Amino acid sequence: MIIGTARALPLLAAGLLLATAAHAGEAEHVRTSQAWIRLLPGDLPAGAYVTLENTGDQPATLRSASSTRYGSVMLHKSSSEGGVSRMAMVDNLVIPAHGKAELAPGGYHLMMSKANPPVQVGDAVKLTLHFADGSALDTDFVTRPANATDAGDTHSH
Ligand SMILES: [Cu+2]
Repeated sequence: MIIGTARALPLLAAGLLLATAAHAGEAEHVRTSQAWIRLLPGDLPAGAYVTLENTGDQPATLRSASSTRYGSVMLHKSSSEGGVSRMAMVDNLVIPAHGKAELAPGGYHLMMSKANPPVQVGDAVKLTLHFADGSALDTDFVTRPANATDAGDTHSH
């Protein structure tokens, strides 16, 4: 067991170096706007929405997101089939070169649970978006109430 651990260490270190070097990759070309969270009552998971714009010449692929405020953040897609709305896990969301991808109610969203400490309406919550090449992008999301349908006030600014 000790030998196995010793062998694994150099690999782990190489992985960390790679992740650091790749920081200015896909994320560097992605601009975020309309970033907001819809807070639901009680222990219901919150949904996070954002518009992603890729200014680069290559597609960027969103893989996942994380937050220090939420223990769980998942990339989901809602859809409606025959009047029944469903939600599925999504492995990645491609933002085309010089194009946009939208996370919005009824479609792609980040589903977040296990908030600690609890998140209140009006709070700014930082989410880190993780891209396929290992690069990451921090974005502040504004928290809105359950009856909100879009980013609200952030439209007019
Ligand atoms: Cu969901």
